[in-house]
Amino acid sequence: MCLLVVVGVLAVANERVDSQSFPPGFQFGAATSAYQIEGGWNASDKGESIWDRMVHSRPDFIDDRSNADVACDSYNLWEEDLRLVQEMGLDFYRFSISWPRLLPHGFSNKISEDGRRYYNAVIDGLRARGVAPVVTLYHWDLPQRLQDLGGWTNPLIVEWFADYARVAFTLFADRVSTWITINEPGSVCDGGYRGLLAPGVRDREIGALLCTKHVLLAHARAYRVYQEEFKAKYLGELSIANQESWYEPKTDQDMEITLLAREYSFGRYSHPIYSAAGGWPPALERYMADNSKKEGYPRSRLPAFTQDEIQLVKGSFDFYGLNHYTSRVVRAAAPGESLSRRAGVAAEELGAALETRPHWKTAASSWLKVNPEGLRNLLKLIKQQYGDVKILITENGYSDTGHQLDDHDRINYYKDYLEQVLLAVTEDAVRVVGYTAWSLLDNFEWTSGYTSRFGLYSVDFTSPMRPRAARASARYYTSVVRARALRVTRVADTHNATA
Ligand code: GBH
Repeated sequence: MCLLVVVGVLAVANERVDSQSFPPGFQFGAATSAYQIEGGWNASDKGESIWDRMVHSRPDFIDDRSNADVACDSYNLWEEDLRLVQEMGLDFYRFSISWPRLLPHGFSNKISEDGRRYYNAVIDGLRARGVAPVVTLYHWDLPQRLQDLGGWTNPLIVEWFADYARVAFTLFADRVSTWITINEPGSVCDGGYRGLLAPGVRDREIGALLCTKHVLLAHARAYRVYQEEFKAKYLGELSIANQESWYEPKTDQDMEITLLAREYSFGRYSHPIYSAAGGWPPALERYMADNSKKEGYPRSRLPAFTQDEIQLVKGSFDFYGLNHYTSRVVRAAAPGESLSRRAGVAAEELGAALETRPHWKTAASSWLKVNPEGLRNLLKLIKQQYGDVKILITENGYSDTGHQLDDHDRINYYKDYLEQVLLAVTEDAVRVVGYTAWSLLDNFEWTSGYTSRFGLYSVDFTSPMRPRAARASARYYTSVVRARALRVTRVADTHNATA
């Protein structure tokens, strides 16, 4: 009788614990990117990137007129970063290679000895600490030389990127088994070619869409290079990291514009890769063709794919890489309503207004509104649209102004978003295989400079030593990673009760 009761309690307790536990094999990590942390902008033979050019030639482009010439000085302090990664017990660390640090001229004829040495040190250092390196090839720091030749609007960049990828695979693929080709093609093209990020070109109508086609082809060529020349030997996995917000309709009447806004903002970068049919999302392709015609263009501004290109891009993934931060409510703009460039990529092209709900808390980044359920909805939508694909959340995180180490808002953000990941896994059977916190440490937040901070660890940018300090959120995340579960205290309670 007594035994039965104990068994019953155990079963209930276990169920409770299990429902808060991440599935076996679930991987936890944290991320950074080269330009945002490294500094050493002209160390050794490193080439100039489009961000170096931007911060030096147009300081007003950055809110606090700062730059990342030194940033976190991770070019020199990388061992310190690895110590933090190890301290948190992370399974992996996602960082990026600076293309112009490895290939100073952008082309693969000359490999920098110091660049090679630096990334080897980081990779070997991680492995020595039992942490898997997850390497991004392109996190926005294009060699300026290639920008001068047209950058992502020049179709030749597809092969230049494949050449660069081959160099990286040749040097590092024996020790790196997870690769991200391109971080946020949407930011690269719609940010870079609507004048919001480097190279700061304003050409939404043509430039951004040429870029869209070429980043997809470049990603796919790099994927095929790996498949054909490295996969059999190293068995690694590759994908691209798309930035996707959750978009929901404001009213029932706004469903159609919401679907189109999703396709324009994210489907443009995911449908060609993950859908069974490949190519552009059909509704968007029709819309862009009609619109271009109305505007007097002889052909669609959304550049057509050939059949070969569709096949090349289709299926060029081993998992789905997702960067997610925030949500929007979509409605059709009123006639004559003017929407600003900053109202989001879908505004000007589609006449879609992107709003937020008043009760969604705002982070230090004005665009970052907190709506944890958005992540679960998005994960479900990805599964619904593209099938039962493995999903790696490659970025998720929260910004504050960085003045305190006691960052309860960030802890709440992580707790609430991780809870939604768990629900997607347990309730909706979405195959999320890992989660990456953005970011390991405070860093250069692009046009926001150092005014908003995403770090689990703070960095004091006023000190030449760039000291790092753990925020409360670093301790919180560490406890989640240790327990492989949320609500760590409840796990402890259960053990005490049955002991
Ligand atoms: C990521 O970008 C980057 O990968 C990373 O480098 C960066 O530090 C981090 O996130 C934090 O910003 O108003 O709906 O049009 C996210 C970039 C910025 C892209 C906001 C979308 C406009 C949203 N996102 N942007 S919207």
